[in-house]
Amino acid sequence: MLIFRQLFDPPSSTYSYLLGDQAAGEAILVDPVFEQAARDAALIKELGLRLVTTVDTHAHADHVTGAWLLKKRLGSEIAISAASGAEGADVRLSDGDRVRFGERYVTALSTPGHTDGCMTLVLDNENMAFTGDALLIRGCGRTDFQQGSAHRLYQSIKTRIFTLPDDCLLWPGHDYHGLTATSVAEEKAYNPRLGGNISEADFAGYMHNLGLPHPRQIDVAVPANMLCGRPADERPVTDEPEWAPLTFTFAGFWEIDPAWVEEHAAELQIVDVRDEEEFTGPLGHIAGARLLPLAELEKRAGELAKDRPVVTVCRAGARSAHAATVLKKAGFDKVANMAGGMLRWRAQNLPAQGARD
Ligand SMILES: N[C@@H](CCC(=O)N[C@@H](CS)C(=O)NCC(=O)O)C(=O)O
Ligand SMILES: [Fe+2]
Repeated sequence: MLIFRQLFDPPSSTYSYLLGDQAAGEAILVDPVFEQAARDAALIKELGLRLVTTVDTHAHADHVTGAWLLKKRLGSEIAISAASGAEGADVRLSDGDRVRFGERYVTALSTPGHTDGCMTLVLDNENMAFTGDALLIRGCGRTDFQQGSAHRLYQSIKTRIFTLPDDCLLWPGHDYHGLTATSVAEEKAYNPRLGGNISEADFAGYMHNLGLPHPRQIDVAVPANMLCGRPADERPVTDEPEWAPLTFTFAGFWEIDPAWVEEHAAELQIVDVRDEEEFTGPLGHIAGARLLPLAELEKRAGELAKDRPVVTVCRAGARSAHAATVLKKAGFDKVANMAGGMLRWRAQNLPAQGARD
């Protein structure tokens, strides 16, 4: 079975796409975003997949690719077109090359025009294609910087994308209005820039008069993407907390194992967010835990020290996950949820005060 997820980066309106072969447990990620690497890695792990390759459809001008960071974290190979000129890729794609995951693959088609190195990735059965910034939903990539050419883009879309099956779903590199997907038939009929009978000259006239401001990130993004997302100064990437072996969840918070909490209890502020009857109830509580029920947490957060790590605890790990988010918002940097709560703590036979079986 194919696993498929569309992921979004709000600041740059970029879509990334996860494609996985469930039986083989292998996946590729199309157009990852640097700042979303922890989220993407969490999803890949939660779905039980191994990331074999990241594929960038082109050298982006508006965000930094997550390719290098994901390679560092997960060991994935970096793929991008040879024509992009980017350095540091493991796989330099040419027209017609396949990128495999398990028994499945995407074929890379050269679709230059937005940049010289743009590629559209077509799934093996041709029912999905990832168009990058060549074709957007009822739009297309701009052609006014980075080797852009309206004439080349027109030819790419007409001869390489509009020749795919009519019902092939198209998944773009961006959407600025919240639209998610389209199809070859729809864009052939309704794309206002080059659908229907619009000629190459009409299209060029449209594209030469778009008058868009340059992307905000262009001066940072282009040099970084020419190195596949490796920071030029090799500065350490510090978004991974170092105070404990934490796991990031796709739900958006950090988790820690009960056994680690038990071993390091003396260094931690353990905050139990259950109600008092539960704290003193049969499941018991962790020695030294401070009772701060979830309903009171926001107004009593000042009772906790900001410079010492906080671990939140509840019965099963749900309320404490919310508590971790509340504390993060209140300005606590070192916060983690204890995965599985007191139920897992007890299941692992860790000592609980006041526990009654
Ligand atoms: N406001 C956005 C602009 C992004 C932008 O220019 N996007 C490019 C793709 S890298 C594009 O082709 N946009 C087409 C359009 O807006 O119609 C930003 O600053 O990042
Ligand atoms: Fe782009």
